[in-house]
Amino acid sequence: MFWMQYAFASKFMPTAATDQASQVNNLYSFLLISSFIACVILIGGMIYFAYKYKRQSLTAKSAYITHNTFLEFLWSFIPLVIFLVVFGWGWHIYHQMRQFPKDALEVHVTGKQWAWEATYKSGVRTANLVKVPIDTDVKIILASNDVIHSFYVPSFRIKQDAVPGRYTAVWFNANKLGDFHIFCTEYCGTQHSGMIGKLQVVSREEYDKWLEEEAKFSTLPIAQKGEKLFQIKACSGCHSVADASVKVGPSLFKKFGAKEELTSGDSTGVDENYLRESILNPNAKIVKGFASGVMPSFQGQLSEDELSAIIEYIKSAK
Ligand code: HEC
Ligand SMILES: [Cu+2]
Repeated sequence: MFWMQYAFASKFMPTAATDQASQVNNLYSFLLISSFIACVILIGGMIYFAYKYKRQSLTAKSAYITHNTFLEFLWSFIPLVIFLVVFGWGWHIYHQMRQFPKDALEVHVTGKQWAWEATYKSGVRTANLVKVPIDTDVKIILASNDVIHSFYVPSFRIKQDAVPGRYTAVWFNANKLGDFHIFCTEYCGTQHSGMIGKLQVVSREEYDKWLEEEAKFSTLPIAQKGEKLFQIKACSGCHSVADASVKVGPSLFKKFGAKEELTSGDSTGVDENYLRESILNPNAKIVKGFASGVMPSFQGQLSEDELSAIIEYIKSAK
């Protein structure tokens, strides 16, 4: 039947990238199919009985049936068995999710308004990116800087609140390479919907190489770090820093300490706070000769450390 093809959760649910996600899909498929069968029996039965026992004429009497013990037993007992199966099955999967494997790779992830910050054992820190090796047990230890957030990876079918003042945790073992969404599923303020991270599953070699490079990166002088970030975050596509040439956006060469003319007719001094505002909220002040809405906001996409590094890089361009 046509619906059978769609009744299997793997057909319409997000990619299942862990073994547990596939198990969740199976349980979901079972629920869907058994609900469909129950629905057909119930609604079909109702229609059939309405037709069969309808009053034949104004004077005719319809059949007088009070009860049927055997049928009543069946329609209580069969659902009971199905519910117990669903309970046991669900409990089994949930138990696995809460049973943390020993020797898992541990990553600290902190939710804050409005980004996910990850810290690895080696001290490497990332914003809105959790990179992990494939076929490895990974334990995410969650905390929050401010309000309750919730760490949700649809492709892994895992979701866990990040609560201020305590640790919570989830674990997974990814069996597919690729990029998967991290969403915040606890309403946490105005930019809640923009609190989107990336969970990247890579090969073991790539992971080791990345971690090593990141570790080197984190000990770079702050302005050099900023220079790298300027490339990575694609600022360099719109801004030149080494000279005064204008690209999509104004050159940032010798910008620090200068006076900036704005479209509003005002002018402003370029200091750290002006740069900060220009990066996080570009439309607040528009540079004369440029249009608003061209530069995207980087709110939630840069950690405080990254922001300071970029600002130090811009300051160093003189
Ligand atoms: C799509 C192009 C684009 C990207 C990407 C972009 N910008 Fe901009 N940026 C602009 C434009 C256009 C302006 C001028 C309009 C305005 O003031 O918002 C601007 C303005 C600025 C200003 C104010 C400059 C001045 O002369 O006062 C700063 C600082 C800045 N951007 C930094 C950054 C940084 C840092 C990044 C990367 C994290 C970045 N921009 C990414 C286009 C871009
Ligand atoms: Cu949040």
